[in-house]
Formats: sequence, structure tokens, C-alpha cells
Amino acid sequence: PVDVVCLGESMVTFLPTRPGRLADVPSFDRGIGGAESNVACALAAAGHRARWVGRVGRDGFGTHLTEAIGAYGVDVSAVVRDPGRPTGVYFRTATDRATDAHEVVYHRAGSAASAMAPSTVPYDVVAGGRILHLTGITAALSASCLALVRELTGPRPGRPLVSFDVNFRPGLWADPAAGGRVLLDLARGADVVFVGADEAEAAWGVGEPDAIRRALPEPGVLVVKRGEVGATVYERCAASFPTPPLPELGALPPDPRASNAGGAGFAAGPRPDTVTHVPAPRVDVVAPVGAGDAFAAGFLSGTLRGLDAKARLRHGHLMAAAALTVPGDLAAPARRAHADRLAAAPDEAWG
Ligand code: KDG
Repeated sequence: PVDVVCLGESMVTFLPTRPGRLADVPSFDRGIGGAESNVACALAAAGHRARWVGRVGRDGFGTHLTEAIGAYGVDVSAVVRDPGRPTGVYFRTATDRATDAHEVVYHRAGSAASAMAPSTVPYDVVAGGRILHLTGITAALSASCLALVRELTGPRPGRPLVSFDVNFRPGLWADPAAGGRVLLDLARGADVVFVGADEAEAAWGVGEPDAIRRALPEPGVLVVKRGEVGATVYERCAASFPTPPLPELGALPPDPRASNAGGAGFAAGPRPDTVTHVPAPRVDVVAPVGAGDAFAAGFLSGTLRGLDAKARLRHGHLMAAAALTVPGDLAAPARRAHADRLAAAPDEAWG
């Protein structure tokens, strides 16, 4: 049994060994990337049972990805090796601190992962956890991948809690404006949604947290991230979340939509949101890449443990802080006991 299944494309990443434009740098360090497997790796490193479901080529890069992600303790038994398509790779320069600019070059069109489809990814493989984590990147990879994400965010009796990180990557959509609309539609079907205020502005033309919530009222839990300002969670069913009885892997909160629809003890009809904001800790940023994935992992870890909204956001920030201070996608999160102490610090310590 697993706690969280993360589905999506992972890629071998190449980061220049010295600063400069892609046109100039002569050598690269190999790493691993992919938003969803980043979440799986961070969750596994934090002690949860995580599975990554993906598709890689039957090439050395596919072997490396599967082994490296497996080495984080992630269950990779459902990863499919495609003999006819390559593993995706991407190149990225370091982020310029002054301008926040960096270059990304993907080689992923026609990749093994782009062949994911409702027919190639059996539902029982992805539905085997308590949470299914998806992102908007997968929706942009191919028509069959979009069909798969549509199916997994659609209504289905007994489905796991569906978590969706919007992850708007304009460069992956032939028509970014249409891509934004697709992502809004997909997010509406999820239970827990993560979105950056800047990407909501780019994808949907709304960047203010309350306005984002008005544009996306359906998910029981909506997390709006604003970089160093912090993150805000809107949730309709906070009152029904159990107070955490256990430090480890407590019961999942009930399906927000079920309680919203008027479960035992609740009046029928939409419940008002509970809104919780937690400022981000100040860190010396080395590279923002991977921070959103780490944040989602921390928040989902807190969700699995039945923690309250403030603690879930703080665990999100703590994992993001670790990722922000390394050049690659993945950082080792703080040990759980240490993270728990930091998350329990008085409000003054959290700015
Ligand atoms: O979140 C980090 C990801 O952006 C990176 O690993 C690459 O998955 C990736 C993507 O498609 O941008």
C-alpha cells in the first residue's frame, strides 16, 4: 500500500557546470527532474510511502531516472519502459539573481511519457494511494496525456483525494491562452489545488488570492502561493478536519466535497471558507526550481498526518526552503522531528 501516487513525466536534467548562456557553456552536470517525481522523492524522504507512475524510454536515461528516483525510496515498480520512444531530457541555465531569468530547453516532444494515455496507465495503478498527485504539466504533453488527466480529475466513486498543482508552463502549450483555460477546467475537478499567484495571473488573468478563489471555488482546498510573501489556504471543510491525534500518518481528512455536500453534522450547501495565511521564511535563494514541488510535498505530508492548516502550510514552506537553497530540483528535507519543531515555533518566529 502507498500513501501518495504521483503521475507525470520525469526527465534527466542538465545544468551548466558554470554560469553563462546555453550558447556558451561547454559542460553540464546530470540530475533528475520532473515536477511529480520531485514530489514523490520529497515525500519518500520525509518518511511517506510514495509511488511514481511514469513512462521512460528503454535507454540509459530511462534507467538512470528509474534508479535515481527509486533510490529516494520511491516505489517505481509501475514505471513503464517504452522501447520505441526516448526519455525526455532538459537543459537549464542557472537563475540570474538580479533578473530572475534563466533558459530552459526541453527535448521531450514525442517522449515515452507523452504516450501516457487512459489506455496505457491502468486506473488501479494510479488509484492505489490515499492521495493522487497530478500537475498541469502532464496535461500539456500530448492529447493522450490530457485525456488521462481529464479522466483522473473527473468524478469517480471512491477515488483517492486528487491533488493538482497547476504548474502552468506556457512554453509547453501551442496556445498558452487555451492551455490556461484547460488548466482551470482540470483544477475544478481536483480536491486540493496548488497555484502560484503569478501563474494564476499568467494563465487566468487573476493574481490576487481572493480573486483566484472566486475564479476557482470548487476544490475543497485551494493553496495560493506568493513566493517570499507566503502562502494562503482556502478550505471549505477545515472544521471537519480531525485534530491530529497521531504524529505519523494519521487518518486522511474526509473528502472535502462530500462534507461540503452536507455529510453528517453539516448543513447542506456550500460552507464558507476558512482562510489561513502563513508567511514564508526568509532564505538565501540559490534556484527557485523545484520549490513548488517541495512545497506541495510538505503540504501533502501534513495532510497525510492530519495536521491543521497552519502546520500544513509551514511544512510546505520548510520543504520549499530546502529546495530553494540548492541549484537542482531536489534537496534533502529536514528530518521530521526537526521540521515538526520548526513548524511549531511561535508566530513571531515566522515573521
Ligand atoms: O518543478 C520543477 C520542474 O519544472 C522541472 O523538474 C521540470 O517537470 C518539469 C517541467 O516540465 O517543467
